[in-house]
Amino acid sequence: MKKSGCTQEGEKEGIVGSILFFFLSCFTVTLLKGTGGCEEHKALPQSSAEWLCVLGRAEVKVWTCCPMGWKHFQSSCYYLSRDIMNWGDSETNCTGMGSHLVVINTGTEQDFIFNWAKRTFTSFSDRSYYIGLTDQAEEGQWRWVDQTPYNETAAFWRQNEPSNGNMENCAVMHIETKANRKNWNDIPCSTEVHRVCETAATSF
Ligand SMILES: [Ca+2]
Ligand SMILES: [Ca+2]
Repeated sequence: MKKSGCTQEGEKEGIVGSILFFFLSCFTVTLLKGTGGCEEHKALPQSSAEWLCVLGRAEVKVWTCCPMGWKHFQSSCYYLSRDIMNWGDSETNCTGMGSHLVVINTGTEQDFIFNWAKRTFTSFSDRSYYIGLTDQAEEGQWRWVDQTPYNETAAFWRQNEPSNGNMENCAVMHIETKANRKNWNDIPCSTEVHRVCETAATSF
């Protein structure tokens, strides 16, 4: 049986509440929303056995769910890998979990991922994470994996990046001690680095 953790978002930050079995979560959802709510779990990454659901403010009564181990921010769930792969395998790995390499739409999202990655692996001073941005199809034409139009004003390249032509076609977020929010670099797509996956949070 699958399990689901359900918490209520209130005055206190962080996780409160208790772990409930999946059927109890479904029962709660059914009470809130009528029938069919649990079907929406199918939209979440299939490899996860557990979900973390947060109940919005009392007047809203909306549950927002991410797979356990993923991080919820705004309307998305994010996964930071510990292992490394080339860009193509990284994207395949994300899609295999019902997600895609992260598409950074705003400065707020950029700052969230950067600060989270920096906090998460403090023992490593230097890490790169693939994001869902590549110009493999046409040099200099940067494209997001979900077809979001590339917007220069919401791009966070390091100084003097993107640096190279045909040899460096895949973008990473580079996390190191002195990094700031402008931390993207283009590197050869065959290089094996970490990755950030993103999927839509499920609300019901
Ligand atoms: Ca995004
Ligand atoms: Ca570069």
